[in-house]
Amino acid sequence: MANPNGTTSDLRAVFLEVYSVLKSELLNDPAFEWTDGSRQWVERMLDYNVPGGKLNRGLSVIDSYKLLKADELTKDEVFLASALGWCVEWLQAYFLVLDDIMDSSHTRRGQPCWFRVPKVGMIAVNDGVILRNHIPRILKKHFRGKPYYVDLLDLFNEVEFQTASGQMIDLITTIEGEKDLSKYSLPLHRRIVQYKTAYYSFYLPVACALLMAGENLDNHVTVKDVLIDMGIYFQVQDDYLDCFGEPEKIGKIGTDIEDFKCSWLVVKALELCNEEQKKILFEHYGKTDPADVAKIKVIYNEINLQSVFTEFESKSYEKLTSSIEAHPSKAVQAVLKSFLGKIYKRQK
Ligand code: GPP
Ligand code: MG
Ligand code: MG
Ligand code: MG
Repeated sequence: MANPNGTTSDLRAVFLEVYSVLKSELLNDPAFEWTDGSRQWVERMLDYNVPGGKLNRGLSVIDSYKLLKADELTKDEVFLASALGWCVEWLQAYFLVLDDIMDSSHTRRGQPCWFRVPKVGMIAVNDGVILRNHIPRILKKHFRGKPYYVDLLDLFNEVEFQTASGQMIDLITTIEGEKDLSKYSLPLHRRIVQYKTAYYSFYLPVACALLMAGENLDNHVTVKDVLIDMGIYFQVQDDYLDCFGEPEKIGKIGTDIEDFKCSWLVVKALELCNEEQKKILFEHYGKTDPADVAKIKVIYNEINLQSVFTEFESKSYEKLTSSIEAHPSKAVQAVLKSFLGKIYKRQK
């Protein structure tokens, strides 16, 4: 049976079984003398933060690998592709635990952010470090003997660096005392989201599948370019949903206006507003008082940002589809189209 993401529910079940295997390996890691209390902490922390999302990134590793192999996968191949998928999900969990602290967020995936859970607080920072350190342990256990092992390690390192760099720009543009909306532009937005989101969310899963299929990543620069563009489109959706999405559907409450983020919405608003509206944006953007936030949302509605976004969404889809169709390999086209299909017009 196919779910709306086009992934069979069987595959999801198999993927979740692999999570249990990886978790129990990590909980019995002989490099650490576990006490009951520490094992229970890690188990609860993993269950709270790793498997509860849409799992798009992780499942895409398996989907992509299948399309590249164009053949039934062996049990062993399914396990390995799933383990790599989980490494991407672990990376995501690590980023989200820390991002929610940095963004002062409240909820994530329909529950309180991990650092907001009683007794967790800033232990969440160390939990982030633990999550991050689980990745090379999973890779070592299951991929050490593979010819692409070094490339995998290098890939995860590069992508983590790119993401942290994007996150840094996202954060330093909001420094208290230096808040200045006039520095916000589409090129700055693009730079932030390319680095903070696109590499790890779009390039990484496909790059994992390419490495498993024995490919050299240097030969796939055009695939990377399309995936980066898809990632930028995905983060524009994230920015849009932060303000216009339903918290029950997206599982989180938006904080971009309060946080003075260089969101696609504020960049577009600055481009489309009149002088009077601009004054209001400058005066009220980046304040936590709900009355200030409401004033910003009034402007967003006055300039019809929702339809500006809808227009952007169809244009992006058209552009991405034509770049995908320009690719010489049908298998690669299928990988990219499947990815695009999963996110086009997403509500969460
Ligand atoms: C998404 O930004 C970007 C990340 C989650 C990367 C974080 C990187 C770190 C190095 C911690 P976002 O804040 O818009 O995401 P969300 O809306 O889900 O909070
Ligand atoms: Mg955030
Ligand atoms: Mg953030
Ligand atoms: Mg966001």
